[in-house]
Amino acid sequence: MAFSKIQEQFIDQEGKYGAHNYQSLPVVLSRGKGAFVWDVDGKKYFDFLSAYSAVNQGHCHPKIVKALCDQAQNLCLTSRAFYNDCLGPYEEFATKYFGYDKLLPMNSGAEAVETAVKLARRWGYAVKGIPDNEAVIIDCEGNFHGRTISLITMSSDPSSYYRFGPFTPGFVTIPYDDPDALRAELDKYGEKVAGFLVEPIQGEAGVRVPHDGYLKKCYDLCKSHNVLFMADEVQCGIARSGRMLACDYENVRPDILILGKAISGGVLPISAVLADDPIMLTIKPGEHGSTYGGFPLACKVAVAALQVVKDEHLTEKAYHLGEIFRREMGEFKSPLMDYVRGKGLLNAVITKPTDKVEAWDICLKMAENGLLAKPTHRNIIRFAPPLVITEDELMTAIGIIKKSFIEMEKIM
Ligand code: IF1
Repeated sequence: MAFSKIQEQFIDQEGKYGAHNYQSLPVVLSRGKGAFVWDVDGKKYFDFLSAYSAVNQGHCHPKIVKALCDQAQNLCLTSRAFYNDCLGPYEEFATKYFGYDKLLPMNSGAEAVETAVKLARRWGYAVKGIPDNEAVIIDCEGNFHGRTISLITMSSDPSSYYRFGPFTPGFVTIPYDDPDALRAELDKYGEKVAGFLVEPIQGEAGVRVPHDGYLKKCYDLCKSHNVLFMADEVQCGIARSGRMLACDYENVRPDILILGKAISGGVLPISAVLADDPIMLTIKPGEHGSTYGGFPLACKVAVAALQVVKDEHLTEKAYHLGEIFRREMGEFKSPLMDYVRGKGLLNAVITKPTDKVEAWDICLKMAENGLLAKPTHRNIIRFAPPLVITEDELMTAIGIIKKSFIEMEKIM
């Protein structure tokens, strides 16, 4: 893929002055609006990554940006040493929105998962009666929960954990999409298990959708063993999957709900943990927190971002447009393509890589043709546009994807 002198300058600058912890696609973006982004040369692209589903409401949504700008001129940060007039209204709004007693505000997704793990452990000791320091959290193979030491302890991807040890005790990893594995583990350790942590759809694993009924079976097993069911909906939650929460497909209400990314519409790093009183109130003043968690700016942005999801019917849109995407890509035949999977507008195309053409090369071709998406692994491309994309725009984008596959067939 050819890129201009200006783009090259920015790319070289990052390479020279920034840590080398990413391999980015060679495009340098400077503007975004709705489902589109523009590079520094003014070239327009469909954004089919949406910052890993943070930008569900579309880039620079006017209502969210207005909330940010208005509040930024009033008060940005107080810390939790004092009260502010934004946090309570946000907590009331969000708990009613998702149907929980309480919300605990954090910033990154990783912090929210860490918070959920601490909360489950605390509940395990204080309520369930697990002996001190013996609580177990069960997690699933192929998970991605974030980059902290404890979260990479759960990871089965060497690029996440290799040479970052020693790791955190107290985690047991079982196969994903396998309720029998959970049953076996609970039969063995039941009394010491505080929580079961699961992504209702696995993002980094390549949009792995479990079998229908998996979440409900796991939830029921948790209930019968007095174990908390914890859902990491950081990526699949907030309308992305075609339901408000991916757990809604199975009418499962997580005991601990973990949200991030789209709770701000991609405007600020905002995350949250939701739970009912018997769980949340086991953490007392001074026992957990964060300088920025629940800062006034974040509160206003989150309320606006969640309101946009409802006002613009993004859940229904994601469901409907997702059906179109999978139908169109499912009917498309290419020797480089295997199949398409996903729910709502969280989808992946499984490719058939050759020596010459891997998922990465197809992504470079799509970028050339005006659509940005990112491979995960050698043979999977995730397609997750902002949910504000229109049906016409989606059809144009699908045309670009197909055209790119066809062009790559010539050099495979
Ligand atoms: C990166 C993946 C996506 C997440 C779930 C918690 C977090 C994430 C289910 C942590 C974060 C990100 C982070 C991003 C890449 C990315 C990702 F490919 F690694 F798996 F989205 F698909 N739970 N996901 O997906 O949230 O602390 O980052 O706010 O560059 O590491 P965070």
